[in-house]
Amino acid sequence: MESTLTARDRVGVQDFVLLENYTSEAAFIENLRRRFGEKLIYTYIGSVLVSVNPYKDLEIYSKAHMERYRGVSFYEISPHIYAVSDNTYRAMRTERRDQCILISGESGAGKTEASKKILQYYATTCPVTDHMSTIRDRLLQSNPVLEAFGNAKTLRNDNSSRFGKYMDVQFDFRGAPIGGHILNYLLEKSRVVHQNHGERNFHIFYQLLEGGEQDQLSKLGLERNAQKYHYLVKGCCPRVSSINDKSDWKTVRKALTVIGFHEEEVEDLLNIIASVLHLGNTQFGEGEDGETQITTEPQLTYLSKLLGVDGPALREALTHKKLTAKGEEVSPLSFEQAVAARDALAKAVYGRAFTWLVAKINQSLAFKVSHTSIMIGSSSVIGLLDIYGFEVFQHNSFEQFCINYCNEKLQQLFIKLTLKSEQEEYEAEGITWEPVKYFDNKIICDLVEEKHKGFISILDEECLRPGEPSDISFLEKLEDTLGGHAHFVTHKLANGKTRKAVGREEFRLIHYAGEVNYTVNGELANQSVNSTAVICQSDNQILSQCFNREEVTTQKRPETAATQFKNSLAKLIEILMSKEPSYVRCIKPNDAKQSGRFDEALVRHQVKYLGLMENLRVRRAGFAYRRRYEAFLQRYKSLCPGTWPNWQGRLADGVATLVQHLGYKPEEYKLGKTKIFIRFPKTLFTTEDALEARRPALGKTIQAKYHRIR
Ligand code: AD9
Ligand code: MG
Repeated sequence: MESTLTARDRVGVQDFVLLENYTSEAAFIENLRRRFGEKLIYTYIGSVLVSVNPYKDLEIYSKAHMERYRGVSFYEISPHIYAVSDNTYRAMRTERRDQCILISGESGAGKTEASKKILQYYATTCPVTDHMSTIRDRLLQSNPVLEAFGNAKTLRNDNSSRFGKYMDVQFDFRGAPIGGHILNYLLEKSRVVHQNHGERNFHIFYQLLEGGEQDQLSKLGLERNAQKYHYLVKGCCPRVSSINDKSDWKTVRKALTVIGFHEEEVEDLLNIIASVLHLGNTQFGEGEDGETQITTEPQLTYLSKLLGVDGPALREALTHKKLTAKGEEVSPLSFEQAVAARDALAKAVYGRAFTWLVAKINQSLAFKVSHTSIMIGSSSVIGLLDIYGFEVFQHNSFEQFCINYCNEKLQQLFIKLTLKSEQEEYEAEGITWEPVKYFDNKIICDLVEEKHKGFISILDEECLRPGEPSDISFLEKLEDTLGGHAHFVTHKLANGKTRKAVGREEFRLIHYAGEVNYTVNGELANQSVNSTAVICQSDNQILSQCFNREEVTTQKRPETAATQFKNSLAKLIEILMSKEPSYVRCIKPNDAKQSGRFDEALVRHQVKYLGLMENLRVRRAGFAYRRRYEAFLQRYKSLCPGTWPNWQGRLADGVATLVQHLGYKPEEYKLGKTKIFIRFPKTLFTTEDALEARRPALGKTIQAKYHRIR
C-alpha cells in the first residue's frame, strides 16, 4: 500500500477530479508541477485535457504510441492528446455526430503543436484509399503553407500563429478523411509594416529571401538580404536560431505543389510578397511646391510591374486622397498621410492575399463528389479550433480587444456546454442535479456586443456619423452609455473602482480572466475596411480577385472591422454549438522557452484565466468519479466473493453487492442507470489499494497505468 501512495505522491493524479483538496489552487498547481517534473505533460479534468508545453521532444508521439491509443477507453490509459483524438474520432463514428476539439491557451503554450498532433494521428490511423491519400497529404501540407504566411517570430514564440484557425476534417462512412475546410480569423496585419523589438515579420518574407533562386529574386527586384527591407528590420532580428528559413522555403514550395497551386499562381503570390517589400522601401519627400512626392523611383517601377497596375495611377494613389467614392476629385496627402496610405496598402494587399490563400487551399481540400459518389450524405466532421488565447500587454490595441472578446465568447460557450452536458448526464442517469455556483461571463459578452448599447454598436455609430471620427468623442460616448457597468472603467469613471491607473486615452474592461487597459488612440482609423481603388485595376490574378470594383464604386459605407469580426465570431460559435465539443487547455511553463522549468506564478496566472479551477469545481460538484457498471465490476469484482469470478445477475445489482461488501457508506456514492458515481477520491483510492494488496501483480500494472503515462 505504501508503494502505491509513494507513486501517487511522486507523480500526482492523472485526473484533477481525484485531488482530495479539489478547491485548492495550490494543490492543483502542485499536481501539475509534480507531473511535469516526471515528464507527464498531460492531465485530465474529467474529459478536458490539460497540457503543459515540455519545450523539448518527448518520445511519446511515435506510431507505436498512436497504436496504443486506438480504440482504448479514455480512463484505461494515461492521458494523452492521442486519447482525445481517438475518443473524438470514435464518438463521431459510433454516435454519427459531428465533433470539435477546442484548443486554447496563451501564446507559446502549444496549441498549434497540439492541433498538428491530432491531425497526424488521423492521417496515420484512419483508413485511406489512393484518392484519399491525396486529400490526407493536402490536409497535412496546408500547415507549412499557412504557417509561412500567417506565423511569425514573436517574443513569446518563435513560431507564433498570428491568425485564428478553425479547420474541419471531413470523414466518410468508413472513417477515412475525404476533405477539409479552413476558416481563418483576424490576421495580425499590423505586423506587415511594423514589428516590436525582438520580433519578425511573417516567415514567408525571410524564407523567400533566403531560399528563393537567384534569378527568381532578380525578377522580383529583390536582394538576398533582409537587412535591406524596412518592413523586415523594425524588430532588429532578421535571423532566429531555431528557424531555418532556407529549408523552410523548400518545404513551402513543395507543399504548394502538393496542394495543387499552378506555377502562375505561385508567381502571382511571389509578386505580391515582393511588392510588399518594395512598398516598405518606398520613401516620400517634399517637391518644389511643398507637395508630397515619391523619392524612390525604382521602387515605383517594380511596384507597378509586380502589382500589375499603371505607374501614374499608383503614384497618385500613394500621394493623393480621393474625395468622392468614384475618385474623380482628389486632394494631396501630407507626408504623414502618404506614409500611412503606403502602409495601409501593404497591409491590405498582404491581408487579402492571405484570405485568398486560405480560399485556394479550401478549393483543393474540398470533397469532390465525382471521386466517391456513394458516400454523399454520410460523412461526418471533426473540427479543430486553434485560436489565440487571452492577451494582456503593456499596450493593448484593437487587435487585443478582438482576441480577448473572442476568448470571452469561447468561455461562454464552454460554460454553457460543460454545465449542460453535466446536467444532461445526471438527468440521463436519474441522479439529482446539484446546481453549481460559477461566474457567468455573459455580462461581458453583452457589454461588447449588445445591439444599440454595446461597445461595437457605439464604435459603429461613431465611424458612420458624418465628418472625421474622433477617438476622444468615441471615449466620451462609451462613458455615457457604459458608465454604470461593473466591467467598464475609464479615467473619469475610476472612482477607486480599480487599483491600477487608467490613462486618459484608455478604457478598461474587466474580463473574466483579468483586467485589461485598451488604448483608443487610432482605434477608429483601424475601422474603415481598406478598399484601395487602384488595386482593382491590377492584372495580377490574385489581386484582381481580392479587390473588386464594386466595393470601390458603391456608395454604402462598408462594415467596420469590429462588426465584421463580431459576425464571424457569431458564425464560429454557431458552428461549434452544432458539434460535440472536446477541450485541450494548453499551459506555458515558463517565459524562457526552456525545457524542465516550471514557473509557478506564470502557471497560476494561466490556470486562473483558462478557468481551470472553475472547470474542476463544476466537474467535481457532485461526484469525483463515475464509471460504467461493467467496467467497475470487471475491475474490482475480485474484491468481493459474491461477484467473483463471474457475476450472473444484473450489472447494477452486482455493483451494489460489491460496494456493500467494500463498506461504502450511502453518502459516498450513488447508483445511476448505467454508471456508479463516487463522491470522494478517497473512496476510490481505498478500493484501488485493496486491489493492489489482494492481487499485487494486477494492481501494480493497472496502478501504473492509472497514475503514469507509459
Ligand atoms: V501562439 O498563440 O500561435 O503564439 P501556440 O500555438 O500555443 O502559440 P506552439 O504550438 O507554436 O504554441 O508551441 C510553441 C513551441 O513550443 C513549439 O514551436 C515547440 O517548440 C514547443 N512545443 C509545443 N508543444 C510541444 C510538445 N507537445 N512537445 C514538444 C512542444 N515541444
Ligand atoms: Mg499557434
